[in-house]
Amino acid sequence: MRLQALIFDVDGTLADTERYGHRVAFNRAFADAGLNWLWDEKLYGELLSVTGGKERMRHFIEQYHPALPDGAAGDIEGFVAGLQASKTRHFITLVRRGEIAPRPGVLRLLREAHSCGLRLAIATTSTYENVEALLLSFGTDVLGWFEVIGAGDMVPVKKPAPDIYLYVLEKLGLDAAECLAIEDSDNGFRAARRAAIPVAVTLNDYTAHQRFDGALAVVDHLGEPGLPLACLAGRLEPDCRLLDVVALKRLHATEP
Ligand code: XBP
Ligand code: MG
Repeated sequence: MRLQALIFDVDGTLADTERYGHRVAFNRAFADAGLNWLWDEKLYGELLSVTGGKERMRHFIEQYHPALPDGAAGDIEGFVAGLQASKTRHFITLVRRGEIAPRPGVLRLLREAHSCGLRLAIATTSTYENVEALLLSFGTDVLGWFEVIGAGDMVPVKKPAPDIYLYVLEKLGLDAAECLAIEDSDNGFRAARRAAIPVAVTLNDYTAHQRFDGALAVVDHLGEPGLPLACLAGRLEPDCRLLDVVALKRLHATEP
């Protein structure tokens, strides 16, 4: 089937938001709450195995048994929700200060896809407000390029469950085979594959060690003129140096 839409993951794919964005925001929220919790870069890399900020904090409480303030143990859901709201405020502040740049090739590809009528959507476990702030920080017109934004708690179960991708497919009114997902992590890759969507993977330093068997291509980034991508696996043309609409249509056509 012909490629009709690109479905982008956000964190780690559109921008490297985790190490110096979400992680810093979590730590600022913990400090504001008077907690002695500190998620350093190594621990955060381990905690990223759990998607969703609230789910990640619940996992941290259950697995690492950090000190809790009085009353929190009796209302973990409320305690975590409060921390998540504070963290989201900190993340949005970081983004609005321009501290999180788009990854190489992201704006180039989005602009080209939008101008040639390739439909655009987002499927992320991040909170919608984070996504909105990030896209607006890329440029006032970028948010409007996306026809559907599937984010956070819009679905009951987050990646690697397929729910957010199935939600986006339904809103687009497209078959999985008419789309191509662009992901960075094994959780996201598995979510898209469970929705039967072909996937191209752009690695980052938190996901470079993960496996993506069955991805159409695995690259280090989307490439820019003068900053060629490296193809680490998959079916790109040997001379492909950046992922543009033509390259993605060719790649999508290789899906069995
Ligand atoms: C990455 C995530 C998110 C962020 C934190 O989402 O798992 O949970 O780490 O954002 P994706 P929230 O790669 O699917 O974009 O705190 O808003 O969940
Ligand atoms: Mg991601």
